[in-house]
Amino acid sequence: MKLGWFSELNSELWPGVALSLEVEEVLHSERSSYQDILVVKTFKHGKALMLDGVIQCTEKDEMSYHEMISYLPLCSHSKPQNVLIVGGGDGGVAREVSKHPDVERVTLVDIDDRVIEVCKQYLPRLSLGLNNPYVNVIVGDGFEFLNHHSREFDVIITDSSDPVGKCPAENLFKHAYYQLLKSALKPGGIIASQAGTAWANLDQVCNTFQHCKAVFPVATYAVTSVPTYPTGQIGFVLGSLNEQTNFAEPVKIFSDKDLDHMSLMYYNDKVHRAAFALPRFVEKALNGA
Ligand code: AAT
Repeated sequence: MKLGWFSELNSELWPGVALSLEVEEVLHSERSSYQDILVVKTFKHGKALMLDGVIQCTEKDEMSYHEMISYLPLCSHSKPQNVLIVGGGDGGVAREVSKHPDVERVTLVDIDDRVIEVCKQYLPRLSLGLNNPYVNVIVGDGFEFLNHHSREFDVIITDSSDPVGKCPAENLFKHAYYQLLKSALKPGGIIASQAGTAWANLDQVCNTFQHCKAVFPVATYAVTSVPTYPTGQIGFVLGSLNEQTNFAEPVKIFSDKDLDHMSLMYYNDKVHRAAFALPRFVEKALNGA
């Protein structure tokens, strides 16, 4: 049975355009201390999680986002043993990071325990990433957490919601956050952060890139396609403390056999390189940032 359509309306981040998903059933709806949490069963995209009316993931295409935000930084590091995830309470990034053979420890810090619990209940294909014994899940603000950690992590992945007005993710898009990321990394460490789409938010992309570039000797921006995110595309900023890092050329290349074994559906070394090929208008905007 079809219940109606969910439309992702956000006049601040993607004015004048909205993606809609046909919904069969509302599985869960609540207001947590931080945000509105909604889980629906869609007609064609499996189950979907929305926070404050913004699509966070659908079962159909979440692998593109979760594999890319994980493997672009992990495969650019020669030995990513200790990984921090900020946000990512659904478990998708934790699931991917845990598959990397060099990773020994994963810490995940999400501000909202209700996102974690709701995803455990309704999105087990993602939240299985949180059940891994070497994933340590902490409920707290990522900004605050980083304030108390230095020279600890090889890779830090910020899988954060969008910076809309006064929201819990607001601080994760500021210059001060990038300084904290830098000091929480071990020498040679690498970061990747959700950075929005150039089609709808070129200014936001440039601001986030600027923060990254101001702090890291190597900084860049990469994109992937996620059909149920605004404009069908999302980008990440990547920063490295290792001056030799060339993000567009992975230092770790998995064979097809490895990728099958790890159940990767989107990422391979060719997709990795292609993620850094940017349209001219984006390249020009970033060069001016
Ligand atoms: N894996 C794709 C889903 C997300 S969810 C982003 C997570 O960031 C949410 O669980 C939210 O609770 C958490 N979060 C927000 N602010 C903070 C904070 N300050 N500290 C820690 N966790 C935080 C990303 C979706 C991207 C959507 C693109 N349009």
